[in-house]
Amino acid sequence: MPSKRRLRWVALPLGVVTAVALAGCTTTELNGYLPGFVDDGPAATNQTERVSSLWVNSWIVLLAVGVITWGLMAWAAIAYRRRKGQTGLPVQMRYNMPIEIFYTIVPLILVLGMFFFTARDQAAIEAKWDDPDVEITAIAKQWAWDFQYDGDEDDNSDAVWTMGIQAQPDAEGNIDQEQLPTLVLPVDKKVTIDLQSRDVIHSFWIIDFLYKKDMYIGKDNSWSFIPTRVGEYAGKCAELCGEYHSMMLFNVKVVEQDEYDAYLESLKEEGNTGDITDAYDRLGNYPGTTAPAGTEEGEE
Ligand SMILES: [Cu+2]
Repeated sequence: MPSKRRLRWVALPLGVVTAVALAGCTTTELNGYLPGFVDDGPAATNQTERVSSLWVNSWIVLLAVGVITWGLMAWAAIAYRRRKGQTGLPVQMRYNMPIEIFYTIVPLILVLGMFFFTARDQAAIEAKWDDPDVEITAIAKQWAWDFQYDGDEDDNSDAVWTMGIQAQPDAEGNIDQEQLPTLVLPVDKKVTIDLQSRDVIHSFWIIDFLYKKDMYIGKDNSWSFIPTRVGEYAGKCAELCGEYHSMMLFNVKVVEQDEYDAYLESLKEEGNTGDITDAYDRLGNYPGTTAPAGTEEGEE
């Protein structure tokens, strides 16, 4: 039989078996058991599928490379093992041009391919909304979070906010979820979160949203996305930021628009209004400013 036909006889059943196997897969399985996916609902945000396919497809390619490499290594070790009675060094071979070209070109293609897909997806995820429905400033501080729901006024005087405290564990280390800072987001709306820090470098991470981003003094990052599933999600700081870094937790509640509006109204009624972005910053010594009196080292 010509080898081309033989190949087709192998490829056809292999394709059918793969298709049947994948058709039986649940959403969570197809996404490599990453957080952010459930079997009976949409993904957590408009970006999670993009992140998961980059992850899963990279694994498929790298596992294929791995299996071929491990197979060749095992085959070489067994087929060319030292037999009884053999002495001295085996035949020393060098300068096999086709093989050297092969193992230069293939990794180059892999690296370029991975760079291309990473750069493409990163550009898509990093794109900012021109006109977000909701703009929120998340402010990190040692070791909790302030969330400000920005207003329409230029001076942000109509903004509302919450100020968080770090997680409060009991003697067994259980954390009181009720006391954690909570970020409320409206479902299916364009959200932009501006990321700021009051002191050191922190990182804003909502686990199920499959994305995290650093928060610095002096450079404001931001993240634009659409939360697509109502629910509660866990968030945390992902940058070692001091003694109680592990207590720097928060919750995210994705709710319907009317519930979101009611929440902002409740903050207003509590009197939590106005712009708090810089008001409680601990470091005042970035370029163009001077440190507040009494903060110099050694001063009483
Ligand atoms: Cu932190």
